[in-house]
Amino acid sequence: MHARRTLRGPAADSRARGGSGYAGPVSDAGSWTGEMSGSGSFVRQRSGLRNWLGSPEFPAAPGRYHLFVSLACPWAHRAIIVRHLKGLQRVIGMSITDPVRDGQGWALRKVPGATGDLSGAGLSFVAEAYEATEPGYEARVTVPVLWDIEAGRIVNNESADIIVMLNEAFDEWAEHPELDLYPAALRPEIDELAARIYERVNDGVYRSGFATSQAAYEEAVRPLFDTLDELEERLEAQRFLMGAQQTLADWRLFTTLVRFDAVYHGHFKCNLRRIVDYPNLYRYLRDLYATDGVAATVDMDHIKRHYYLTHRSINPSGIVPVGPAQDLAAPNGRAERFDVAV
Ligand SMILES: N[C@@H](CCC(=O)N[C@@H](CS)C(=O)NCC(=O)O)C(=O)O
Repeated sequence: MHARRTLRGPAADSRARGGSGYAGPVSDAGSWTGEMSGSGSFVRQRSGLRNWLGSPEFPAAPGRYHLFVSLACPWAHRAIIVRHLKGLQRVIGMSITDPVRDGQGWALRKVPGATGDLSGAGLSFVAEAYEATEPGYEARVTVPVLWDIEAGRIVNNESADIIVMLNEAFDEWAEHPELDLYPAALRPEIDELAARIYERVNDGVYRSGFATSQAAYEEAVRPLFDTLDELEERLEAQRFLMGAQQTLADWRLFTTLVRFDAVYHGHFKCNLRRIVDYPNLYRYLRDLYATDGVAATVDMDHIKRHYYLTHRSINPSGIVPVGPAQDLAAPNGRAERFDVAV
């Protein structure tokens, strides 16, 4: 009766890629399940639940929807940031998972920095939200998840969709309805750049880290650094990716940059350079970090413990490195340099 998987909005991030032969899900010490191609490349699963708010089935309403997130996850982090920037904290509730994912998947345990289930559904694991939505759900249970409290099911599990919806669907109740991170005139350019950044940077770090052949690793890591080099140049001439104004493209890049030196450089072997070695990117990262409310969304403890303790196949000892010594709150000088009011 309902079109449950209507795909609207921008192109999906999670296109199935590879082509060299899907080898089925692999288990990482029982704690991580991804997909590998025959040539040792990591291929991210396509998100399956792609309903859109504003449809008769899922009308936007305050208090009706809830986010299940991990503070560690870069895809969930996008949604957390847009919720903060738009001032939707009282409109959409949020539950924070245990950052360490074991064989049972994302858990809604009340460990430090996590909340347990605040949705009222009484869930112990995010997997239960998927099961309630599609009994027998067999694909990977991922965060973020946008949950419909009233209907007791997931609306959407693709962060690229969720951030567009948070940007526009709740303006009637948002503290900052005037903030438009996805302006109509810039959408084609944002989509084009975001697709390139998704492929080569956001997902590129994972494809470097999870590669199981030298060739697959180098196929991911070289374009990753080529793209960071390009972005470094772009940010020489303008404060943000689209110019003077922050957009979704910036926040999509931010969540990878902020994890880079602490996690991707070592754990995922993305070690040609660090972000601190890029003068513009590092200042840009700090500029975004200094945006009102954003620093509070960055939890380095959850981030580091998630990666180093969850992916035991690439870090069998489970040792969490103590570094890097980095002050993201240090002055960045970008507003002054580009003479733009914040
Ligand atoms: N395309 C999804 C990807 C989300 C995703 O892969 N999340 C990771 C955490 S960073 C996850 O939940 N992984 C669970 C697993 O691999 O089993 C999105 O952007 O929302």
